[in-house]
Amino acid sequence: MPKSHSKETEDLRIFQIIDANLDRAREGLRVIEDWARFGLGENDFVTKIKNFRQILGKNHLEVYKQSRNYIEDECKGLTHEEQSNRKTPEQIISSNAGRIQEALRVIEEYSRLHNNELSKIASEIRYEIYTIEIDLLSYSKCKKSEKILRENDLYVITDQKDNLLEIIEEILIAGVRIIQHRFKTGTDKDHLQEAIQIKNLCKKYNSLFIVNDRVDIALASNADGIHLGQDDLDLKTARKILGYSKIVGISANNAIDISNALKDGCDYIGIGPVFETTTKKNKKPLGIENIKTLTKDLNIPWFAIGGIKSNNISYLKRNGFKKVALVSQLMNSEDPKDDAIMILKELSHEN
Ligand code: TZP
Ligand code: MG
Repeated sequence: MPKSHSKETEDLRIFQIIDANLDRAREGLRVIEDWARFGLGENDFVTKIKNFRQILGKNHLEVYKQSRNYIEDECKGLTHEEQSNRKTPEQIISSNAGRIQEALRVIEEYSRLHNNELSKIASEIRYEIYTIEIDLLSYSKCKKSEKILRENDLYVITDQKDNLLEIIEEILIAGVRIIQHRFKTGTDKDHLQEAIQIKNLCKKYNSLFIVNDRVDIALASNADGIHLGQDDLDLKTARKILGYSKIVGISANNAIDISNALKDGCDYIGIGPVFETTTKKNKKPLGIENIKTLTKDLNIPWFAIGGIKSNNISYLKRNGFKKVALVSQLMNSEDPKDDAIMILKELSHEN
């Protein structure tokens, strides 16, 4: 039989629940706010989350606080195994967003009868947190990919090879962190199947997996990004489909295409061919001087491409080129791992 309580006792029990859950929600908000602030530097999120904390603070009435120790909480300090499994900022964001949502739901239910205003506030903030959680996770993913793009100077593009997966694994073992899957002939089914296999390899080596041309294959293989040519789907549409958690890169070889790419929010640019190349036979080389002029004010990562080999990298570096993309040098190599190591070494030399 349930114990009978006076109205006043029941209020205190309810107030105690609300007090505990206001604390939980406010603490959880602070955890995600600090990631938005220090981890991502996203001030719009910080302002929004801080505002929620302040609204909840203002509604944390004295009567709720006074009820804090009304009943001794025997579950105080109980932890769950899952809590010690949270390692990455993303796991921390997810679990804290969940905690905030739960706490707000409890507040919403228990305050409905005596403080409908708080109940409505809790409900409104809860819905906003669902979106903020997804957005923060997307931003985190994007920042991670951007960091890999910024910190790595060698971008390897695949060719169609019978032993492609072996070549890729060798290159990844060598330390290459950006791979683009370029698949020009074959069925969509084969395209996707190969993309998924390469994605899995890249994941194993913490490397970016970017799909060339095809937004659908990028999505289906859960790639980290897409590389577009000027005749592929336009950047804005690709962004609309892929969202902000994915990298969108583009080939842009003249001032207008570069300026449009920047305006439309691309994450990196590929420029070339620098030299003659059999991989794109019909493309006239842009030459070093042209590329220097085109890139002099670029403040996003850009990769020179076309005819780049281990023996011309130091020449490119002396001309201020820091990042390169290449196909044949590694795809046709007798020893892709050793060659990749050598190229990475060339690229890391100070000039
Ligand atoms: N875009 C401009 S040049 C080029 C592409 C995809 C081919 C680069 O291939 P390689 O074998 O590194 O010269
Ligand atoms: Mg293309």
